[in-house]
Amino acid sequence: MSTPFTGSREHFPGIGSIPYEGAGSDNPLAFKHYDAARTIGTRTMREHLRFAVCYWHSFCNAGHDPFGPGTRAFGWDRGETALARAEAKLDAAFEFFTKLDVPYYCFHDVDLAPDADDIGEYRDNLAHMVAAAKQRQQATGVKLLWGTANLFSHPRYMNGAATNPDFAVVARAAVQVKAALDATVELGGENYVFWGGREGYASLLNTDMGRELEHFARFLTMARDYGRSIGFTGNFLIEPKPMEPMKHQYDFDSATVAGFLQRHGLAGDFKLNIEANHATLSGHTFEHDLQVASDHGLLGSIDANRGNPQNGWDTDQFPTDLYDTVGAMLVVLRQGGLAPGGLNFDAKVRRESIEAEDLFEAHIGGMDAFARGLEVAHALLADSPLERWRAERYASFDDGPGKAFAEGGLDLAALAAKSGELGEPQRRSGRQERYENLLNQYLVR
Ligand code: XLS
Ligand code: NI
Ligand code: NI
Repeated sequence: MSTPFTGSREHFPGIGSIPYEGAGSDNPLAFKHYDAARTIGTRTMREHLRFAVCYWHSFCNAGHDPFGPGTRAFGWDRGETALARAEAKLDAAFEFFTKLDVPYYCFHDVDLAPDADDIGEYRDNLAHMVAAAKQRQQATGVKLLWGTANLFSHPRYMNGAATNPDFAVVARAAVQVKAALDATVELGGENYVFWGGREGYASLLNTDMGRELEHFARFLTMARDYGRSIGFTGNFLIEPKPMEPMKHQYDFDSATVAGFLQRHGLAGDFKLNIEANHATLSGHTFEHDLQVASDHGLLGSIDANRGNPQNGWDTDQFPTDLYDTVGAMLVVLRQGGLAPGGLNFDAKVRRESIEAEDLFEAHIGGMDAFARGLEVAHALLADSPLERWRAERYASFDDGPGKAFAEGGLDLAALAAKSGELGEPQRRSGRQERYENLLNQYLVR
């Protein structure tokens, strides 16, 4: 366990490095399942899970909602200037990362540095904070999983950024994406994310959707070309979400984005960053959108959170549901891992959770939920009959005419003729209950 980083003052006094104490521990400030150095299969838990803390929810969001202001007082939000406050926040963040011992973090440009309407001032602020972050990264070994630009908060982006009907806004968005790409490369970021917050519409009556989507593809192509030209070798990631804040967002879900990337020749450089709560907003399960992305060879990274089944919006809660984490880790393990992506906690503590312990415990719970999901998913794949049962369901395609069909060796008339030879098919049970019982058996053992 590394030594916690502290800047000029300790921001989380009384909370030290979080130890692994095992499932028998009742210490709220200890891991019960996440044992970073423990090997599962061929990798350590740390290498499998590649956890990242997100800057915006954990260090920028004081808990405001549409009905009231923030409830949390941030001890680091003091200081004479915006840059001094940003540096104190950076120190608090790195103290938190090292006490939790996560390998990665993620940010938007304006989480890290103060925003400014003046382009020169915006760039100077970001450059200043990137230099400060680089120094903290070097001091601690914590790395940047991904960077991104916030193209949805400033009122200038109310009608969209890259898909705005006004060219001047599209150009202003390029200022931020260029600067955020520069920052990501400077900090050794392994991925770069586009979440199309306001890339969508509120009404089709005033929207030329086809034209906006062409602009979107053009903009992403330019960003890809610029990123590659400055030496960015990681994945560009699109984060699907169907709605909120817009009525309809263009990056609706995995299937929509996969089609868009393939149509515009971007699938070689772009992958998907799948967020649990966005998948459920689009009417899918988390596991479904992960599987669709993975089956297209496009699963790049994960925003690990959860929604609330009783209401429709993006509650961004910390992940605790073990069925979700087992399902997610089955997809990740079957595709051979997530690297260079990782598991970013795009999640916020509840508005009523106002103490430092709450922030630590939220992350501990999320990390434990994914560590347990990893253990169970690995055991299901390595020790249980799961893979054999699934393979047996499809055994009729492994040889003979079934194999010929799958490989394109039959035409429709030949396929129909085979039915004459095979006769009325025997009915076979799907055995869903057997699979569900197997999952529960491994979950509790
Ligand atoms: C919002 C998104 C956002 C992205 C990063 O719903 O999840 O936080 O992950 O811009
Ligand atoms: Ni979200
Ligand atoms: Ni997200």
